[in-house]
Amino acid sequence: MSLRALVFDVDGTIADTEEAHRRAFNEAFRAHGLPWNWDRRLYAELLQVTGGKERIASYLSRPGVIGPNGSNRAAGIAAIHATKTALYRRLLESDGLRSRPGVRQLIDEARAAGTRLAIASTTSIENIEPLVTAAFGREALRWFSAIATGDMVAAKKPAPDVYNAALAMLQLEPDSAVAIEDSAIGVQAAKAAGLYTVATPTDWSHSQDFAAADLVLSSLADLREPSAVSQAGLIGGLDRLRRMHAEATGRGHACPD
Ligand code: XBP
Ligand code: MG
Repeated sequence: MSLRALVFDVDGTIADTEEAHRRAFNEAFRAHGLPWNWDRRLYAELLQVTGGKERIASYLSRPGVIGPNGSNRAAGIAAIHATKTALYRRLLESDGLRSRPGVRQLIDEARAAGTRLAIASTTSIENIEPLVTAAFGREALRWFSAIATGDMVAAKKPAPDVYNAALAMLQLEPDSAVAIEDSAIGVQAAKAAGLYTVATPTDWSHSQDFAAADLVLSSLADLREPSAVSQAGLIGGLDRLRRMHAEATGRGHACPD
């Protein structure tokens, strides 16, 4: 089976969003009267916990952290996270976040080649919609045949659940899809689901261990081989990815079906 779909992670992969998330978390803490401030060093540590609500809960479990008052801790966390999501959406609309280098190019090549697109993200559709729209325009959400999000599955990354959900929606086997991730936890999830996985680390994740990834690039722009010129011109990123996927899976052939 050759390469039939690209499954994109969102945060850190389609766009470098974690600074916007961090700002929204801190603004939400202030709005809820909490004396918390997640600086970059602390946030890089907390990113080891996927899911905003889980991240807040993990921070709350640290010694000396004073939490929201009231008996129902989960409700308090959910209220803070709802405020954070509203603030994050507003940031996306005002800051007009751009996609990372090479992402749009690869998406365009995939669409032109009939290679399907999917999303497998820990975040929520409430965050994915404005991000995809801000990065690629109003019609862009329709480009994705499947969108699997953290709140749809029992376990968030590094569990494979969200990738399994995306493959189920696509009705594809793991070895006919490629995952694109930015974090070691995301690579772990995609590999546990059986996908050939490309890692494109960000400043937040570059010091993590990406040994489990099949390919590590500084960005998807590096997929294009400037030296290799086919008779049709530059070998595009998708063709190169298709070849590497075929070699790694030992199946199918480099050309599209
Ligand atoms: C990254 C995450 C998310 C975001 C925050 O998701 O772990 O939790 O950091 O978004 P991805 P929420 O799988 O796309 O890299 O607050 O909505 O969780
Ligand atoms: Mg990510």
